Amino acid sequence: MPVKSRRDFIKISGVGSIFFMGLPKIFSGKNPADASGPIVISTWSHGIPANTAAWEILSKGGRALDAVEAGVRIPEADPKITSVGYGGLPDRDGKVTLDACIMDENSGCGSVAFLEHIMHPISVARLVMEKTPHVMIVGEGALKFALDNGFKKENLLTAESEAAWKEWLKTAQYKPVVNWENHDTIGMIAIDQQGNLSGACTTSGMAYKLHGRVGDSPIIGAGLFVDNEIGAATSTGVGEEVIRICGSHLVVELMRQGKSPEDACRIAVERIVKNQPKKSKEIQVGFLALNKHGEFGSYCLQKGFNYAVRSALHKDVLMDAKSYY
Ligand code: SD4
Repeated sequence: MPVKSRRDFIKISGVGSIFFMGLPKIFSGKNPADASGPIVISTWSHGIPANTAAWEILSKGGRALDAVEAGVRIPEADPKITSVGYGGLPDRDGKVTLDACIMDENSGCGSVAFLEHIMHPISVARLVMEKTPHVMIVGEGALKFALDNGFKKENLLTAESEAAWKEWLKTAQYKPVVNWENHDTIGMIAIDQQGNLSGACTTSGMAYKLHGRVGDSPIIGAGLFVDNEIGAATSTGVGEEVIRICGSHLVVELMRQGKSPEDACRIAVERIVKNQPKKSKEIQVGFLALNKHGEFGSYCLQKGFNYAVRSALHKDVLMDAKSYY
């Protein structure tokens, strides 16, 4: 399903959404009150169609784990999305290499990194979680594991992405783009009808990265973390900065200490600023968090990061994250 433009969706900012939606004031707490039912939230506008697929499962009482896997498979298979899966921009050697991880309500987790030729790395990550004693496998080993388990070897480099790479080669300047085409990694976190949390994160990583580079997205605790007692968090943007602060784990631990999802994300972003005052002005990092009560929030470095929400109260809603700068 093609990703629609931002204008095609309802777009609201921050906690003001509760008034926009005309809900009673009783919901005027930290966030819209989704506490009583399932909810799925995910990064960027490509989260809208991804959430729709996840909601199909959640709304029928399905498991959050199944929902997040099904959800992120949508952008993974969409050749028009150049930052995830098929159609992802390649590394500087012209290879599309993918990173993904998944985490369930029992602290089960699985991850693949530096994986080539497989359309759905998230499903390989789930298989690592469910069928092996390991958490993470990478590169050729991950490819062999996928092929041994029935995944198909495919060319993920589209003509468009190859042309963009050839254009880039003319100058070969490496500079991560802030708010790249208004979408980036997809990180998705959800609560199901049973009140259980799960999350998934998948990306083709930074365009024109060094061959072999792995970002935050497949790293449990950096790009994604789920604690079924507390909540879940995921991240997008320059993965190196997220790894340095174990970002998603930090956000969940801050929620454990009583912070709201938005405050927890803000404190994590502030830590990046403190560590890298100059660099933080030039890059994007965004966090997205959901607590056990269904409250959600986000915070990022630069304006422009948005996220998609789907619940009984929120249909195809795209929200702007607050930003440090
Ligand atoms: C990563 N967070 O690999 C991911 C996605 C990305 O610029 O490329 N962001 O760092």
